Amino acid sequence: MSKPDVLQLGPYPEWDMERLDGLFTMHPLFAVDDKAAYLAEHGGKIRAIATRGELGATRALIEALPALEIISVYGVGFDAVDLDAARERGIRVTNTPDVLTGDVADFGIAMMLCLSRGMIGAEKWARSGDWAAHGTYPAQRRVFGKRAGVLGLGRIGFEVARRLSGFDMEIAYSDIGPKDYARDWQFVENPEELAARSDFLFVTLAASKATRHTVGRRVFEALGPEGMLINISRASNIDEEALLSALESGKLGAAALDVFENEPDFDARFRACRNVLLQPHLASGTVETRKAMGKLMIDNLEAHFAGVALPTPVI
Ligand code: 8YV
Repeated sequence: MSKPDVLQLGPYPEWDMERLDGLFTMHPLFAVDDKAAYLAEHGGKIRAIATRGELGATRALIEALPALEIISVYGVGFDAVDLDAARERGIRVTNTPDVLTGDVADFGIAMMLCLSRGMIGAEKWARSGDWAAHGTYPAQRRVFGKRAGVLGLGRIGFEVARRLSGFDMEIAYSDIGPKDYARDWQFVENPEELAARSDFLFVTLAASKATRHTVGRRVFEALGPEGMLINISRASNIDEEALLSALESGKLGAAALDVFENEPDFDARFRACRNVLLQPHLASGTVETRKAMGKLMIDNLEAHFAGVALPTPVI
């Protein structure tokens, strides 16, 4: 029997490609210059899309693939998939939840510590010889015992908050309602109020059309000139223009960002800000987690074509 044809929207590590190539005929659209011509030639036989959290399975793409049955996302966030377009055609969508939760939470905590304690500048100070030439590096900001807010207490937000409790922090969170599994933490109705009572505000919202620009000017001003924003979710949850203005004017103290609009070609104004820590969408990027994500992404495709229950369906 011939192998199902799978359209690949982004690169995967070699360990995933071996299994993918064994099971499917892969079509690496991301590596093709003339995508329209490629789709015109191969689109008719494509039965699956393998994509990544940040790469769009748009309505236009879905419509260009008449034989499409399933979209498997390598990532927990599926906001880049047009779910309405998929639903209309009965196309299944899967993601890779749980396997990346711990690493993403670790990364948020690491960014908070790194930026607050000035570790990037301090490392350059030591490495460049400035320490020997100019003496002690300036004192930075404390983390433990401060107030933390977690916006979105899903799986990742919960793990962030659990880790923060180890830093003796006063923890509050916002979500659509109070969570019975979060009794030790204060529920706060809205993001502004949460920001006003936080020194560190973590954005861990699962992105959707409804969460677009949930965090904007009022939240940044409530967080204030001593406050820090940490975003390990999606750029769309934040009004990026308002964030840049708040950082540039000093109305917001600092921001640690793993996600941006137009990744990887993000707004160059961020590079000029001294009060930011910029990371290249790396929160889930450990070998352990990436292997687990790849396995789950492929397990979903394999299950679909074997006609058995999908391990982690979205729809
Ligand atoms: C990316 C992510 O998918 O899980 C998500 O939603 O954004 C990430 O894990 C990963 O970087 C692969 O693109």
